[in-house]
Amino acid sequence: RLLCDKTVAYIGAPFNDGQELKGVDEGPKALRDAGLRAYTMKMGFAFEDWGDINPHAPSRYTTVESSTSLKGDSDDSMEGEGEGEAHGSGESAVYYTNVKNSREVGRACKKIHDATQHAAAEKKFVLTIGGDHSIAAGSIAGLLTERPDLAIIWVDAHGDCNTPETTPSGNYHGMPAAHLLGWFKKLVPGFEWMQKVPTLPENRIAFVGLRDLDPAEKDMMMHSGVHCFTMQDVDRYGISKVMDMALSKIDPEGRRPLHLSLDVDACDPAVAPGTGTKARGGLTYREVHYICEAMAETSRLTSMDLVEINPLIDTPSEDLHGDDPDIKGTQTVRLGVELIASALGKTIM
Ligand code: EXY
Ligand code: MN
Ligand code: MN
Ligand code: MN
Repeated sequence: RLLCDKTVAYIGAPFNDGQELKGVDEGPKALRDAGLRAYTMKMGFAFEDWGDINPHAPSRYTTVESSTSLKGDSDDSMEGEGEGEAHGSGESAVYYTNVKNSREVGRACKKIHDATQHAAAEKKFVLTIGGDHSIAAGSIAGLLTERPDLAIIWVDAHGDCNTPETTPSGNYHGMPAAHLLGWFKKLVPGFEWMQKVPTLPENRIAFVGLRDLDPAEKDMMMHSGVHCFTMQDVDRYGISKVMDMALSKIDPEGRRPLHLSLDVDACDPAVAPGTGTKARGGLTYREVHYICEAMAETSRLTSMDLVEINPLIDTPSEDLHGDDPDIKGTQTVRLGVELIASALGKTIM
């Protein structure tokens, strides 16, 4: 029994407000231009382009939840209203105020949430393309609403588990996992809608590829129920054993729908140079492909985020024998298309 249809719903999330560098918002367009549609269709999938989420335009996805949302929610009807006032005078007591661009990021994530929820309700394979990793707060929230038993493999050099109390940067892309896990003690302006989203249980997420954690973040992760597989684990056990262990932790009975949240900075910078927060000692070309192939082999992968591809700082792709001529684009963009293909079931033989 397949958990989703062979139809890809492509949701572009062109945001860069969760971090400091321009260019990551060009990811969705770059992947389209690289030939993703033709490539996935060649693999036997139907491809529906749901367009890009525009954080500044009214949502196309009007949902019951958004019409019944709490006062102060970042609904479209709220846009343009005096920020801060809607929440009354006690805002500072219940709100964090140090998340950069939180209203923009939160509002955008709500729209992504609505789109992924809608696509999941239609049984699509939900493919959300960033944008920085902030978008995962929206995509996973929407997916969890529709697929409550979802389990997640989060592939990243970073934990993305800071809270506004521990963040060294104020950048939301270092926090979305903590937010989904319910680790924030206060509200974040723009993210009020998150109160209505099911919290992700800690034992339902496994991180793979970790190597750049902040001290307090590391502490929280170690003392929580999340599952962590560092680059040292990849060295020690090999990627195949790591994937077996990670999947059996988050989905012991092998029955849950699975989500892959893939941050390209998990890859070694030599493999994926076009990304904003590079960390040495990352996944090889084959290791990151193996992750996607192993997810596809479960037959339960029903959604994926691909984030942090920054075409503006990418390097040209070298032409190698055996490359598929249908994929165009710079090195990291090209890698992105190849990884999506692997996650959809492309194999070497
Ligand atoms: N841990 C650092 C912070 O919170 O600012 C860096 C986070 C980078 C997050 C990238 C997207 O994975
Ligand atoms: Mn919704
Ligand atoms: Mn990340
Ligand atoms: Mn990262």
